[in-house]
Amino acid sequence: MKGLLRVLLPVGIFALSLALLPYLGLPYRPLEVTAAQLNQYGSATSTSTRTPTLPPPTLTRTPTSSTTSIPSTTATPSLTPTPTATPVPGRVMGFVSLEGHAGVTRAGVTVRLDQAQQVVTGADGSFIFDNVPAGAHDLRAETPGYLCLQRSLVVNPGQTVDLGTVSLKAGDANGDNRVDLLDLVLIGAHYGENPLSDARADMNGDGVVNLFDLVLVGNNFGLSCPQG
Ligand SMILES: [Ca+2]
Ligand SMILES: [Ca+2]
Repeated sequence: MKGLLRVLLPVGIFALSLALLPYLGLPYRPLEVTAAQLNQYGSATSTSTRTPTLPPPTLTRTPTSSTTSIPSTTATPSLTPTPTATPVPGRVMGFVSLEGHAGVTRAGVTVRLDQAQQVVTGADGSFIFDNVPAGAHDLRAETPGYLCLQRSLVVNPGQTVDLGTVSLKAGDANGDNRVDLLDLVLIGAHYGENPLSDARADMNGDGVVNLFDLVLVGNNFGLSCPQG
């Protein structure tokens, strides 16, 4: 019984003091008990608010791009052959004249292209090569009594190359592709003949061997043309 009074008496005095404070002119101060104080006395009640400690957030990396497979660059071989354009052939044409020749005809001159195609000039000395492959070619014209003529030319696809008039130089009476003393000797041997015993000595084709034939040899004396 005494123990109970020991406990209730201070509590009653404390409560009475609180009730009388306003009447005694003393300010009323509510009891403030900290959590530490309560914990010290084993109180399970706390007025403080504990901020829960959150575990550190787990950083999750979000892929910024997705892996894209690179398409194979290996070309699939085509089984279909690519058609090749057929080159368009060209044409080569021209006229041949014979230096100092008195006759109107220029027929009978042989013209070759690359040693593969060959034509003979007509009465007007014209010649023409059709279906000439595009590229570089060599043309050669020759006839007895005259130095041959060679010409390099280029034919583009579908192009007509007109050489105009090409002239063969006279004076090669013996046909050895040069004009020299042997030709003079041959003409001299038949000089003045009419009719002719050797037509090779009649350089200008007028049916007589005379000074005009000697002049033609003299004009081209020393010239020659490539063998072919
Ligand atoms: Ca000669
Ligand atoms: Ca003559």
